[in-house]
Amino acid sequence: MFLVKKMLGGIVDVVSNIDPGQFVPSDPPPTRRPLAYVQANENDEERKFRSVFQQLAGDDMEVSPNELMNILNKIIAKRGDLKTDGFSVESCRSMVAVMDSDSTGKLGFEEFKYLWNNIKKWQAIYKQFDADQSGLIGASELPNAFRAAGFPLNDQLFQLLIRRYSDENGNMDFDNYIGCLVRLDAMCRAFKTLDKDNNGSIKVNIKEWLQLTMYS
Ligand SMILES: [Ca+2]
Ligand SMILES: [Ca+2]
Ligand SMILES: [Ca+2]
Repeated sequence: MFLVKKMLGGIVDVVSNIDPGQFVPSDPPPTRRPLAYVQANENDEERKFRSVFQQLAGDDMEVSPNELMNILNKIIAKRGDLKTDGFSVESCRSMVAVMDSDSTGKLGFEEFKYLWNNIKKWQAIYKQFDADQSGLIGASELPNAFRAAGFPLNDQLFQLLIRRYSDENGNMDFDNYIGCLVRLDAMCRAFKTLDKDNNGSIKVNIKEWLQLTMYS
C-alpha cells in the first residue's frame, strides 16, 4: 500500500535496511566492439568460444530466447548432478531481457559471453553449496550460496526469493536458481547505476520504474 501510494505520487522511493554497498554484481557487459579489433586481440579460448557462439546464434549473430532455451536445456540434460525441470521459454525471455543492454531483443556476442561466464561461475557455487548433494539448493543452503555469489541479503529477502523461486518444500532447482541470480545480479547492477551518490537509496520516476521492471 505504501509503495502504491508513492507510485501514484509519480515517484518511488526505494529505501532498504540492507547495505547494497555490500552487493557485488558482476561488471556490465562491454559495449560492442569492431569485429576486426576483437578478432585480432583474442586468445585461443576466446576464439573457440566465438566459433561456438556463431553456430548457436545462426545467421543474425544474436541468440534469441528460444535459442538460449535450447542451448541451456541441451547442456543441462547431460548433468545428472543438477536437478531441473528444464529452462522454460518464459525464464529465458526474462534472462534475455535483463541482459539485453543494447535493446535488440536478443543477445549479441558480448551479452551472451557475459551471461555464459556468470552461469559457469554460479553453477560451481550451486555444486559447492548443495551440502547434502540432493541436486537442489534447499532453504538452509540458499543463504550461503547467495552470499558466495556476492549477494549477502537479509533473512527477509532470502525468504522472499524462496517464496518466488523455490518449490513448496523450499528447494530451488537449477533453472530457477540461475533465473533468480541473473535477475538479482541485473537488478543490483541497475540499482548501482541509479544510485549515483552511492548512499544506498535511489529515486526513480514512474517511467524509469516501468522501464526497469517491465523489461525484465
Ligand atoms: Ca525449475
Ligand atoms: Ca542485445
Ligand atoms: Ca541440497
